Amino acid sequence: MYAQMIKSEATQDDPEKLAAFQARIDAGEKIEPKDWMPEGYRKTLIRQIGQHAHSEIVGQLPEGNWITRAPTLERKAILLAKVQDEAGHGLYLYCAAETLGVTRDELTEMLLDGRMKYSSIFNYPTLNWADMGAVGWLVDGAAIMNQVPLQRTSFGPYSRAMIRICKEESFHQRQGYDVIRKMAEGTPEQKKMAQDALNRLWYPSLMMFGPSDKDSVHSAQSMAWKIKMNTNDELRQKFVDQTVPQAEYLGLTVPDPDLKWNEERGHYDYTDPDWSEFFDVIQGNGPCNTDRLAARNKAWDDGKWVRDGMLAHARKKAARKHAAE
Ligand code: BYC
Repeated sequence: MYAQMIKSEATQDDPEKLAAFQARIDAGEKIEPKDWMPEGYRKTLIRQIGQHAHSEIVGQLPEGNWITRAPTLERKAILLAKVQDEAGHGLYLYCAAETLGVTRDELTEMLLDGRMKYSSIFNYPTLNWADMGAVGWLVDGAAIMNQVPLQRTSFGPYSRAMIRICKEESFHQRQGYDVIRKMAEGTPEQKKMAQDALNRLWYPSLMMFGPSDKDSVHSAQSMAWKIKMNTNDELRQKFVDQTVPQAEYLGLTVPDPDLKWNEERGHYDYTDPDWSEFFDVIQGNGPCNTDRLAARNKAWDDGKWVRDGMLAHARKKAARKHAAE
């Protein structure tokens, strides 16, 4: 429906302007907020950047859950800093989306009433400390794989936000790997916890890259516009190829009996996630969808007095300035 809307709006754009716009993209130029852009380009960016921003904000919940229970003061400080970074990423991304003519409040309202999505991965629970390692290692690892190419995306504000985000994400991935390594090298019980976390989070991490290419509605147009730089399957394969040797180094087993190196392709052959589970999760039926949205709605409602107070203060200041002029 949304894709159809974008298509019909794109066809309404002036063909000459569209051709000139595409030529700029093909030449590797950055598109800036005040430049002419097709309505479909603007809407696709709002959808993708907004969804990405929401993922950063909702993504604080499964990890925030473990801050008070981190095993040492050092781990607590590191996790606190990481979760705080995710809030910052959300803010850079909301700012980038705002340059396209949508407000942060509008985006938030669309998240809260279910009109906008956030990454499927955050609808899975984090059950114990090993999950903090697996989230950093796998989830941030998948996020970087997706986001490094987005540093070259065609929309200037998005591309610049991604450069900063990627620097922090690589620290996040390393801290996760360090947590899981410590668990994998620990007591038999700790190693078992690390394996269990990998077993539960492997397929949800593969799902982060989106549906297989044949089911990806937006990829073709988004790649032509350089809003996306790679297909979902290309990035998923890169992630598998990078992560399997890391699991082997840790002495952990990727929960895929058919996983094997394919000499001819120069890649691992792997089993796809259960796509019916993926579509179920993004339609709101994952294990934690209700809790995540309830937590964000509560935060929004609880923060109303702060927003109202800030707005009243700004209005008063503007009125005083107006009276003095
Ligand atoms: N989850 O046509 P497709 C992070 C939807 S968080 C939910 O391939 P597209 C982090 C898709 O929206 C990582 N929905 O879509 C934070 C579409 O539905 P609609 C977030 C998904 O957009 C805290 C439909 O499926 N990263 O880094 O071309 C702590 C068809 O898909 C998902 C980003 O957002 C999903 N996984 O490609 C730690 C990166 N996948 O909208 C880490 C930027 C697909 O038509 N985003 N859908 O109703 C992208 O690169 C792309 O949007 C995607 C999907 C690759 C995710």
